[in-house]
Amino acid sequence: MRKSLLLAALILLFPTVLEAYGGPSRPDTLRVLAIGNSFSVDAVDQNLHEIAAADGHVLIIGNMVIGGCFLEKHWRLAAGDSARYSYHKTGPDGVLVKRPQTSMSWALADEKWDVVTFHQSSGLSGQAESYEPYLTELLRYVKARTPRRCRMMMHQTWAYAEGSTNHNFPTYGRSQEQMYEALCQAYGTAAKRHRMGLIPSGTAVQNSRHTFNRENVTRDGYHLHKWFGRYLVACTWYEALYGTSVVGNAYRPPHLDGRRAAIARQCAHAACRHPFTVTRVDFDNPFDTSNGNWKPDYINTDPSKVPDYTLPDALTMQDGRPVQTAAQWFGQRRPELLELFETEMFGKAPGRLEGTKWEMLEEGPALGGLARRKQVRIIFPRRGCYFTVLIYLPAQAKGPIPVFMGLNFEGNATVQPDPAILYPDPWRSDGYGIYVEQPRGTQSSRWPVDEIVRRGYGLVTFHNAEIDPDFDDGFDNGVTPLIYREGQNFPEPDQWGTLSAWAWGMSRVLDYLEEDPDVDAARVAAIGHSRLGKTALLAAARDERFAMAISNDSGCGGAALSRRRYGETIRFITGNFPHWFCGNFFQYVDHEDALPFDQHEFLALIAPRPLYVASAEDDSWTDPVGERLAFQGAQAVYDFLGLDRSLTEYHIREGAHELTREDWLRYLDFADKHFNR
Ligand code: GTR
Repeated sequence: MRKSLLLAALILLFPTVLEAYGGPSRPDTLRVLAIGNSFSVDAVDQNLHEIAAADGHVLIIGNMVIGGCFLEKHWRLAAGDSARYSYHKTGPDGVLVKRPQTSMSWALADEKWDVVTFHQSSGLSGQAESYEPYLTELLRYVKARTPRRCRMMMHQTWAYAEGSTNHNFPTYGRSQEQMYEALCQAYGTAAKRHRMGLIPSGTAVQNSRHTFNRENVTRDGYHLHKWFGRYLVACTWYEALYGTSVVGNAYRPPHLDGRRAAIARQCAHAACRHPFTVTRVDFDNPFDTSNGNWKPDYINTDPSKVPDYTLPDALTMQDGRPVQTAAQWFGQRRPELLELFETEMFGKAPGRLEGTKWEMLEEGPALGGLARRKQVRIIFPRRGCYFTVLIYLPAQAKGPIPVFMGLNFEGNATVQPDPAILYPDPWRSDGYGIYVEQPRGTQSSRWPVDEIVRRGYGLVTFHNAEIDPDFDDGFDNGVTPLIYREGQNFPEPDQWGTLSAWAWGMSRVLDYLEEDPDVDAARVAAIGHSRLGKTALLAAARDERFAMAISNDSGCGGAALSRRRYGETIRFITGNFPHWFCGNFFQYVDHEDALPFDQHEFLALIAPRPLYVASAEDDSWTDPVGERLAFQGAQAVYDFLGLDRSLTEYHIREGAHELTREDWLRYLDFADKHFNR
């Protein structure tokens, strides 16, 4: 009794006595120490404190970090008392402070930890034999330095993305499923053997891969996406630590839309309930993961169910004034519309970056003497960013040649079975992280180079993913960060998304073509299929140096009207490809009528230049009727401007969503007409 009175008096007089033990704290304060590496940085350095706080908990988080550190090394460092860790500590106020050169013994003494967690480095995570005897030794070491009530937990790391360039992936046959299964085995065995709790992050990540979000959970194929992936795993930690469902928790990180945040919480919750098996969290998921199709009840493909809508009038200014002259169209209305498409849909791109260079990598004869091939590298002044352009020109032609410029989906080497086409360095610049070296020529049916050169044209192509990878990496990779100002780590709501970045890449290639004497830069047609058709339209809308635009099955966000809500809608396109558009576009999900424009006005931005729009009969996802209607709406602007009808052309062919030789033959005829061949 007297002793405790004395202690109480001491505490009152000397609050620092308490501070030495981590400061005065609320009774429900939980103290968690992670022993990890960059994967624990992804897991606990952000969001976790906030999620706990949203439910009224105070959480103190320690994180012992050495890049790539594995259990054996942790044990060696602990045994040798080496002060080699960076000790990250999130205090009760949520502020993270880093203390360099910290030893395990120091960190263990820093707080009266309630929980200590361990994980194996991701490369070894699926190899149970690599855990021991180090885990046993580490546990002994940690238990000797923590309160008896302290819980020990295993933190289950996650499998790599399909196509990940991580050098450990071959250990698992480059198979995500194999890696996931192996790590489930190994963590399960370890947790059982030592009677430890488990934080099933790996399963939460795997669950999320079976939702519409698919592979958009890592940012480089193994580290977590900065918003979605990290939040998902923090949710998993929260539920595993507190035993309370994270579903319904009110915290959501900036830049993460509500739908994705909800999916993350569902996936985390399901993982905590079933830590070693994938649960299909079919929450508002338009994608049927069992057969890879879109669920028919989620998309409207019934023409009778197209809602009533009113298209904005292309020839009325936003303030209601009618456009009366061509000069007013070009001087006022067109700039106004372009600005709206840039700020509300695609996001603004910078101009040419000062210091951009190009380098001729290779030149030579191709296609059995029919063509000449050039491969040019475009190098940006920052972040080691570059990409390679593949050019085919007719071998015989004299003088500057008109060309088609279009992005390709799978890499330059897939465009032709030409052994001289260079593969990019895997993965080339700053760890885009997902790369599959596709076999040569697999996309050649989309690129009839023989026909193109025979008709006297050149082809200029490059891989979209070399500009910006085509997955949601949190805008970490590719060119998007090139424009960030100091301290910025995500585009502003009106700054470029990936489609805008790709289109910007097309303009940078045009900069090069202006310097290439073999090419007539005044006769460059922007062409693209599907998402790359949207891109070609945007490139030409924005950059009037493109002399022609050809949209092949570009659909939603391209040539198809948004207000018809037929086939792909804004909800689905932003849900599946959140990286394609700028942040402002998300407000139009389910609010198509609030859009200040529709896609007929997008097509009208091409005027007075030749415009070709093509659809395919079986391609209901892209809404061929919506494409035709938008095309006709654009034609009305061409008419108003007094332009000849021959400048606009539309076709719908039989068959599926594809860019075929048949399509190309029509585009070549169209080019013949307008490029004076
Ligand atoms: C689809 C997407 C379309 C279209 C297409 C493609 O999955 O929903 O908007 O762009 O991909 O690019 O092939």
